[in-house]
Amino acid sequence: MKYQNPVIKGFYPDPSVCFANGKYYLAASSFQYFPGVPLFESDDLVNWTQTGFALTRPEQVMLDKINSSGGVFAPTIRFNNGRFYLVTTNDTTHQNFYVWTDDIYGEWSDPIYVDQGGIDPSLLFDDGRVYFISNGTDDNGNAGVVQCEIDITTGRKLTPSRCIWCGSGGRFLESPHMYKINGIYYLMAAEGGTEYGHMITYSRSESVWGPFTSYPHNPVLTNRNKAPYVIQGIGHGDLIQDKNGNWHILCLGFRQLHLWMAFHHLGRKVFLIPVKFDDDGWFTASTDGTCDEYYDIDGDFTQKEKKHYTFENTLWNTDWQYLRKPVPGNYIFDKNKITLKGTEITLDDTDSPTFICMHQRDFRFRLGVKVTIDSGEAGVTLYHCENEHYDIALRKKDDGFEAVLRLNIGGIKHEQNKMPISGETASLNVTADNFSYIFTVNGVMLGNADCKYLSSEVCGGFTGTVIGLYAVGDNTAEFTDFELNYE
Ligand code: 6LW
Repeated sequence: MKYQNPVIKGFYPDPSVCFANGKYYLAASSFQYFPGVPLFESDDLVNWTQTGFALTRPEQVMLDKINSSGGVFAPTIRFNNGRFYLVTTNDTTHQNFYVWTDDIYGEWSDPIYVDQGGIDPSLLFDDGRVYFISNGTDDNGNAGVVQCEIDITTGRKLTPSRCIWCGSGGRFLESPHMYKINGIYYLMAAEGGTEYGHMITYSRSESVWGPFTSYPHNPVLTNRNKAPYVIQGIGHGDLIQDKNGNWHILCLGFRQLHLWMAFHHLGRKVFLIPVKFDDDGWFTASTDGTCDEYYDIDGDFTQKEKKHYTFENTLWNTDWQYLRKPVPGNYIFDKNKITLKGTEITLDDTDSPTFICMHQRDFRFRLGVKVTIDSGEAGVTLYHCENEHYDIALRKKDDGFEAVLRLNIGGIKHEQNKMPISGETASLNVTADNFSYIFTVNGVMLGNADCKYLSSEVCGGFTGTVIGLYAVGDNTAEFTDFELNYE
């Protein structure tokens, strides 16, 4: 059957995948968002359903007041002897740690820390030994892919950290993963940085400690010279063999706003690319080493996509996320509404405003929601970070209520338009396409704003735009009739 990339929309970068109990499981990075490390499951590598998160307790990961795009960087998920392991980095506290569970739909353990630096940690289980791999520098200061053996029950290092491969010469050698296939150790990584120069490279060895011989035609996968082409930034991937014995890479990439507009505001998503091993044991990707939008995959199934989201058909503890360290008492959930209790913390603060969001999954959508407030302000925000966000809100004034459209771009905090509102309730609507968001209140257009100023090229960092509901001020805000429809 034919499928279309990306296979997971919304910013779920740095994907890692494993196969367990007849299903595929995928984990992605989450930065300052909480819960951390979103988890997905699939029967076919094309259709993915989020099942929850790995880091669901604040004590598992310190996110309080951390910088945007700090926090939880790339994870790796692996399955061994009936147990799932998830290893990742808190890039703000510079800690590498892993958690484990015997039930991927339940709680994960408290963190177990590993005393090796760098980011993008990975694990290899091999003949009863466990190897911890990350990028960074080894115990002798050699930079590259660094490895040590660990005791998986305690995280204790059993060997010094040793640099085992220096990549193919690209900058930012990251995302190392080791695989043992037909007795050979394959070491795959990303180079070039997670923007337009991104690429996947690899090497192989007969020993887990090397020496590793680089694939003669690195990079094995990149879109850096595929132009003009909307899919860019292909890199940071994980190798997986499917139930039919075919191999694939699941990796990150992004879609430009337009063929000739090198801006991406939806963050980095998950792409699926076919891989083939040739007779001399090297593997190639896709037809030409670049990622396409469409591929064929063995299997009798169809690619399905959820395009209609409401409070009733989403799960508060799975489809929605918060910033950093939310105060549980400020969120009151019902089947068809949510009540937010605002505080003095605003969307401009590097903190935890009363805010709940879903990732913006695609360019074109129509959103509607009703909001009722008693004081302060509450509304909808298209949020990239504390410096770049567009807010359409209802706020209490001395002499009544008004709607406001506020555009924040860097140091520019601009109230684009205001409109008196007769009561404590307003209907807020956002319509989006590749280029702009259009904002209306009670059917009256307040204004529009360019998507490109919420792009990673403008905002920096590693996340993407989210669709958030928020409340500010010592107030109570009730949201009802939420309808989000992607085209
Ligand atoms: C990720 C690393 C990277 O851990 O960015 O640019 C980090 N490359 O691979 C966050 O996505």
